[in-house]
Amino acid sequence: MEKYNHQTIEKKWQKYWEENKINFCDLNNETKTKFYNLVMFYYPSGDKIHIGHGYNFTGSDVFGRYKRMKGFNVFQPMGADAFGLPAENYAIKTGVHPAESTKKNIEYSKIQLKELGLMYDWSKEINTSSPEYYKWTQWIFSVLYKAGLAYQAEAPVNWCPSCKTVLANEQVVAGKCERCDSEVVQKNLKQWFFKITDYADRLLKDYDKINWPKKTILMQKNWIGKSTGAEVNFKIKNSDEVLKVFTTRPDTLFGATFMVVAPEHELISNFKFQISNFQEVEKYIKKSQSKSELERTDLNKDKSGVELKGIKAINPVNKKEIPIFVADYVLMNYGTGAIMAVPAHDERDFEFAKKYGLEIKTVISDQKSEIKDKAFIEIDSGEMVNSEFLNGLKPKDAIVKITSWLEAKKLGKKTVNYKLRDWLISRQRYWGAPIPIIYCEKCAHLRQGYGGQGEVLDENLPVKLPELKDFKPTSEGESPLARSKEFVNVKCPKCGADAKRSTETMDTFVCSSWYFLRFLNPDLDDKAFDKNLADKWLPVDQYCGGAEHTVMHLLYSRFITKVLFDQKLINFDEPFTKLNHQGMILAEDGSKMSKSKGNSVTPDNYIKKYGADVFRTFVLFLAPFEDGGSWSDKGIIGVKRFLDRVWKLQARLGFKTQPNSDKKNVSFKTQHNEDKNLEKVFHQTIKKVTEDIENFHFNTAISQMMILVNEIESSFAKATADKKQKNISEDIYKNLILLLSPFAPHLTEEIWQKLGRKQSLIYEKWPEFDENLIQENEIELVAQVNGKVRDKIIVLANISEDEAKNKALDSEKVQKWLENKEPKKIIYIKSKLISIVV
Ligand code: ANZ
Ligand code: ZN
Repeated sequence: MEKYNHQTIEKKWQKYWEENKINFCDLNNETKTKFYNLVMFYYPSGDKIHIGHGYNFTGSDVFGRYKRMKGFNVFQPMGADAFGLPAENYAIKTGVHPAESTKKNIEYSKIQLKELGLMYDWSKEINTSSPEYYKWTQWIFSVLYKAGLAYQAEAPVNWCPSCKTVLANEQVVAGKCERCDSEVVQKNLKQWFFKITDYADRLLKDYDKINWPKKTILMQKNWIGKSTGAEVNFKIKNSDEVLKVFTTRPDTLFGATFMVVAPEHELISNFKFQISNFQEVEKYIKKSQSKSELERTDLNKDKSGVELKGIKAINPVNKKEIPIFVADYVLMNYGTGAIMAVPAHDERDFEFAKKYGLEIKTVISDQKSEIKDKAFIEIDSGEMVNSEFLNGLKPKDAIVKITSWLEAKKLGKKTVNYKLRDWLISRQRYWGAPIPIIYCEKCAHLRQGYGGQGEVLDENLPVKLPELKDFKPTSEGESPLARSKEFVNVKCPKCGADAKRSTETMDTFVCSSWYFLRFLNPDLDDKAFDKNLADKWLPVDQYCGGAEHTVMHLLYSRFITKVLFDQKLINFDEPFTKLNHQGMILAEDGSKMSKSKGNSVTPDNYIKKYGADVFRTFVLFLAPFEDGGSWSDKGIIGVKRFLDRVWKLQARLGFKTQPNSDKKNVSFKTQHNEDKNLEKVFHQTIKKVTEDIENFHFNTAISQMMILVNEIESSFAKATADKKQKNISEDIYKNLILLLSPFAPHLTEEIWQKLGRKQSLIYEKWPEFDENLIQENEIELVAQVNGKVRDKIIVLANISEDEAKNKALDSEKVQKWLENKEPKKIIYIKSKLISIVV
């Protein structure tokens, strides 16, 4: 028996696939249905292709290979998300220029990806840091700019003192920089934003067009954070000014006993001379500037504030004069930056009122308790009290009534607010696509209202990133690009005057927000993409990648797609029709893999030792794909044994090479003299593997194939012992090879060739099963609880007694009648009944 040599055999097939352009996708093919199978591309950092990539990419690849055998024209591209902090930080650490290190990392990563047996069409490769690509990222900027969706504004922004750059809200995790874990501080800087907030409603509405995990959609929805309420105007006593507040609870208006404005609120400077304790107020404002948003809004942190003495607000419903405070638990960038405080019914206001001895007025009562030590925040119970014309109403009805009352009196209106902020896209860092804007003083008056800086779009794209030797960020927050005078100083393309370039680069998430379009034609140099190809190939049919991208990449791509749709540049408005996430592979002890802990698993070592097929099959076998699980050195040996058995079966069963078998298609019909049990398992296996791959349940697909291999072996052993003729048809074995091929493409190609096939197995049709042969083997069991029929369950005819009992206990209908009690007795009558006594 010839031993399987994975090293030579895997090399052989990788070479064969490459030479025969097996993975090339003809995008203009008209005979097959297109299938765009995309996996989130990788960023080339020093870590090379790590286990997370190996996992994600393999799952997606198995799916793509399967779809191909199902007859689709599958497009599966790969490229590098090469701009951005990981590459830049790696470059700073190693002292090698990012352009150089990125190039090296990409070259090495590509070798790794090929060694994993992934079927990427490398003729469509992209690299977001190449001028051929970022030229079009800059063009995307210009599309937004011309549509009025890119603007500059001075804003308090998240600043990471260690990365020395601004961060998008999405990149701040629990008050810390997502990249380096440093505490993020607030800084006022002029920045570029994309107006994603204009699209908030459509981003919320269009979830019915896409098939995404429920949890992901929910997370995005919460991130967009739509809340409906009212804007209410409070007059400032002895002035014409009004203080506008946003509230989701206008029903509680009679209970508003004071007001709070954010430290950044303009009311404070507008009333500078009326506020008698202005110095104290200023001191407080200074102190709050160093706090992060998280610190300010943390419910558990002590609330602080200072009264604006000398001014009062007037509650519009009862004309009562109430004090105004400045407090940093109110944020400037939400609602109006000011609130009406209702301490009886809002926890933060309650805490604040207790601390400063302010009036607490109950306006909703549940009749049971007076408010003493806790705010009553419910909206679905209780009724209005102390609220004149609202008394007796349920809070929800009171909201409707007070809102129309406010609208009639022009004292307020119904409003909607979103948590979503505009996307901050400028970065004071080197390794990114330069923002194609030129500042011209002379043109300034032409663009009033646009920051008055006279920015002009540079249509001479790409605006090339200058080659800097020193590309380190500065501590003042000035971009390193400012160091290149040649880059900065230009003539204004509109008026010819001396002008200056923007020195900022774009957030890398801009690069990745449209990359799925570029894959179709990476070499096109007069357009970002070919409209006909885009119309034909998009949206992406299947997208696969980490759930950590939910509120960044996935949200941004949806937004950019909608903008391009509105500009009539594309004919679809959602980029990813179906989405799947992969879980995380943990170290053997269940902890997170990390370089510093030295518990990382490098795919390369295992590929060398066991081969890519074993690695691929094992990572998908070790746990449900979307959950992830722990690595196991023992487990991978188990999978190796399994694939070895499949290899050996070919010789054991004595199938001979059939020189001309290319003409004959493998049939799914089994022969008459077949072992009945084997036949049944065979059809069950085709069914299960097919359905499991469709649902990304790779682990159970693999275990089902293991069951089939066991069955083949025992059936063969039995026949040998009975001195019967070999009763296993070649078809069963061949179909097993086809089912296994997406997981172990090299091994199966080799076997396929040994069986006499001349063409790659990728051209074979996916096996089909016979529903009748499966259904015959299923029976209905009656499940009783205390003598009453509570459920009927379909099970396999050969189910064991234990399995049958467990199935019955698992049934929801049965559980309802068990009422969490331990069963006293369970009686099983084979093929008929399970009777539970409690
Ligand atoms: C009065 C009130 C009474 C409120 C009550 C709540 C309960 P969501 O659901 O998150 O939209 N708020 C408004 N703007 C704010 C800001 N800039 N910073 C901090 N808090 C702000 O929350 C809306 C509620 O959060 C608003 O409704 C307001 O407090 C507060 F019994 O107004 B409410
Ligand atoms: Zn100009």
